[in-house]
Amino acid sequence: MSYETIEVETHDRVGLIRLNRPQALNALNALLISEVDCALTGFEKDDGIGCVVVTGSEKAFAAGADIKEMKDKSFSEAFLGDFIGRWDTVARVRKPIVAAVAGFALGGGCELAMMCDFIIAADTAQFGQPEIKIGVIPGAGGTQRLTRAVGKAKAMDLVLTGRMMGAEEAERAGLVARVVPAADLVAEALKAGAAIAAMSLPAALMAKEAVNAAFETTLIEGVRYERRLFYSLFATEDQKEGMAAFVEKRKPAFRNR
Ligand code: CO8
Repeated sequence: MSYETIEVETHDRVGLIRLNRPQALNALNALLISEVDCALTGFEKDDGIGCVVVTGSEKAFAAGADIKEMKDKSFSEAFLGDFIGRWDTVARVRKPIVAAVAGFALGGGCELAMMCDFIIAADTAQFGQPEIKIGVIPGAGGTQRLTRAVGKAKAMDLVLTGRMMGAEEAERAGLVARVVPAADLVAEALKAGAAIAAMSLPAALMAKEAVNAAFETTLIEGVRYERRLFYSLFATEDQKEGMAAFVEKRKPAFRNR
């Protein structure tokens, strides 16, 4: 499959999606959104893939929704067309997704990174929700996911002033899992992806589902849900293999079943 606005590669069991609209700092237009949707759906169905990495360029992960494309939309075009709706795919994918962010991750770009399961940032990364500066607010989950990640004080600061936050501040605030030198970003993200993809896929999917449940339910329900998932993993061959391998002091050979 050939794409215009993204590049897609596989590295063993890791799928790599590289946003590629350099002339617009990877601004997210309808074509790019549909191509990411298509590539992710392909990886989701592919038994040979256990994890996906989404990245951009050295200068920009993505500088937001494409302002030139959306600036003349009427309310009814925006509302009825629901042009942001297609992004839901990123949040719906069941396989783990790692965002590898260098340079600008602004507006929809920051929101895209936050839809992934965790963010590895280059020391050059700049995060922000600057929509207020152009007369709107975040529209792809920014007010919700950023607030859950960094708390109300910093989320309000970023959303109301539109200022950018560097990688170190983002790591301190809990938005970013790790910061690495820019030159190592993709290699580090692929390494993390390979580590995840080497796990039992049912366990990885359930781990992701259980962590995400923490944002949607009460503690008591979440713990109960986690326990049900935990017990259900005893129905997999991989649980038997993983525990037997530990006892026999060898590496497990997971078969994803
Ligand atoms: N949309 C369209 N084009 C863009 C965008 C964008 N978001 N960002 C940059 N570009 C283009 C510029 O217009 C410029 O093109 P040209 O050379 O043809 O004029 C080119 O990319 C390079 O940009 P700059 O010359 O501005 O580069 P600088 O290094 O001087 O500045 C900045 C970099 C600070 C990132 C600056 O480009 C900027 O402020 N960009 C806009 C950031 C922004 O406001 N983002 C939020 C957009 S609104 C949004 O995301 C709503 C989200 C709703 C959900 C959508 C999900 C898809």
